[in-house]
Amino acid sequence: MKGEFHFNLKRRVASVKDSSLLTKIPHFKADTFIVSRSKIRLLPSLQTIEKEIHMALERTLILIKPDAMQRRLAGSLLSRFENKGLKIIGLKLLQVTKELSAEHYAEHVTKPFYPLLEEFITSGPVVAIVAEGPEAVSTVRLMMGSTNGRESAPGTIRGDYGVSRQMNLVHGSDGPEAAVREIKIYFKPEELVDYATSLGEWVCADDEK
Ligand code: IDP
Ligand code: MG
Repeated sequence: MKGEFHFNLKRRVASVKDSSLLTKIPHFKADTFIVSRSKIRLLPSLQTIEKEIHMALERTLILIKPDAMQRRLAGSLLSRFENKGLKIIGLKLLQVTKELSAEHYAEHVTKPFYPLLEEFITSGPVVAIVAEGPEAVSTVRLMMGSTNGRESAPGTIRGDYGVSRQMNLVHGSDGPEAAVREIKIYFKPEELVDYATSLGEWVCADDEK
């Protein structure tokens, strides 16, 4: 079935090469249509498309850092991500070791501030979260604000809760590739839970998923 359709996952558009195929697809009259996940479910042979679209949703790693844990802000911060409409598919409390810190912050280990960063991130427990949603990586980065809390816009997490460059409450993957790498560091595949939410249909439209 896959070869008979052309997918543009970014635009969530599928076009059918052979228009006679359209008769097999109820509800679709034009030769290009917006893929609706609910309609695709009606047709088992199109479930490959659903899988591809599902995979177009991004996952990102969030850490609630030791300063936020000490300040008992974990619940408030998790609520912000839930309220935004992101789906929590991984969640755990853990203590970051020096080894884990070096693996996570591999790009920073040679920087002058790394010893302080290591001391900070290993100083107490963190909550690790995997959040899923359309463009989840950049969405979370926007919600976090810039690195230094003093320079972060009000309304962002760092802008609302912090005045520090180092103690800036949250980590969020800075790109889709970093997200894949970081999720693997903190979570085994079986620790991520794939589930549907009944309100999912009301969080964003089919052509954004
Ligand atoms: P980001 O968390 O906004 O992506 P990065 O530049 O990747 O910021 O730095 C990773 C973390 O290292 C920061 O979140 C912060 O906790 C810490 N950090 C960054 N720059 C400095 C610094 O100049 N001094 C001390 N700590 C820093
Ligand atoms: Mg970073």
